[in-house]
Amino acid sequence: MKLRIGSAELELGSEHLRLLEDSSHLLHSAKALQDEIDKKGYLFIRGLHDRDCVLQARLAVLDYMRQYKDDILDSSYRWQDGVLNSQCQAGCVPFMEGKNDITHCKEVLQVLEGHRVRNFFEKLFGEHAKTFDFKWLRAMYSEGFTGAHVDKVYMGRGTDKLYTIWTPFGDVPTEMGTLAVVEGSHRLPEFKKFQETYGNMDVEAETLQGTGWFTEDPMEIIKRFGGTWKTANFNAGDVLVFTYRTVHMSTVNTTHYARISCDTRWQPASHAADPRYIGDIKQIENPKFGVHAQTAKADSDQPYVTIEEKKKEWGFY
Ligand SMILES: O=C(O)CCC(=O)C(=O)O
Repeated sequence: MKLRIGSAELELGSEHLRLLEDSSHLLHSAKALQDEIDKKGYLFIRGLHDRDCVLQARLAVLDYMRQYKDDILDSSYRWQDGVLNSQCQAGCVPFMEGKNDITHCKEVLQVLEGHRVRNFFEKLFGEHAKTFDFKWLRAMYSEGFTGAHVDKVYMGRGTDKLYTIWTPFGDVPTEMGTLAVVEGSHRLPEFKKFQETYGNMDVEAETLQGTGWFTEDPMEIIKRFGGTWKTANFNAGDVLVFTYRTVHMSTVNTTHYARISCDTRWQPASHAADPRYIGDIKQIENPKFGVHAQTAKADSDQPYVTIEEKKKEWGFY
């Protein structure tokens, strides 16, 4: 089966794209989980969240979306189906990231900060766990995807033991835009230069223009550094946990369904946290980075740099 991932099309099952391995059998042991994420850079846990809670959260987000603008969802379907209006492209779905009425409504928060996920991280860390107040809640539109990046470039001002947990709100098969990681990319020697250059960048401090992604092409990563992309079909309740140096991106949402998902970040409570994402968070209207910044214009008053310029500076061209 061919799968569209970023700007490329790869064969699922080929040397470049394979299925994630299920880590759920390691849940009995904190050490086994830690060893696995240290080795592979990810944990794929089926059924971490309660399925019904996830489906309730999905409905809360869809309800918010239809009230936000009445032409986002296709009115020839039930709103609960989450079918996007065929005109709905980038910029049509609401920007929901931050700390706001929808990220912090009861249904969403009981998934994102519920006892199941908290217990998971407290077991993994062997101490109290802290999560950022900022939530990266998204509805990915048709033909939308996220390019290849590591999270450290956006949130590297705190601990280096920062884990992302990607939670799809609903059943999300690969053609709806699932997360994909390059196994071992957080530590393999082939990725050393990548991690020491791009991986150590602070996109905000550097005033990088655009998304902050290294590339939209998954093969650029493999050709330059090696590795294999891994993804899977997700059911409501399943999650992908990965380190802030693990290279990841998403497959393309080739359906007309909104792919609703949230990235949340967790770390040991005793470690320093990136101050931009905790406490009082001013709601931003115009995101600087990520998929919503794809079409944004650079602020002409600000000196800025592009990822292509940085790649030249790092000697990738
Ligand atoms: O949901 C997605 O498409 C990508 C999420 C992601 O990579 C991130 O927020 O770091």
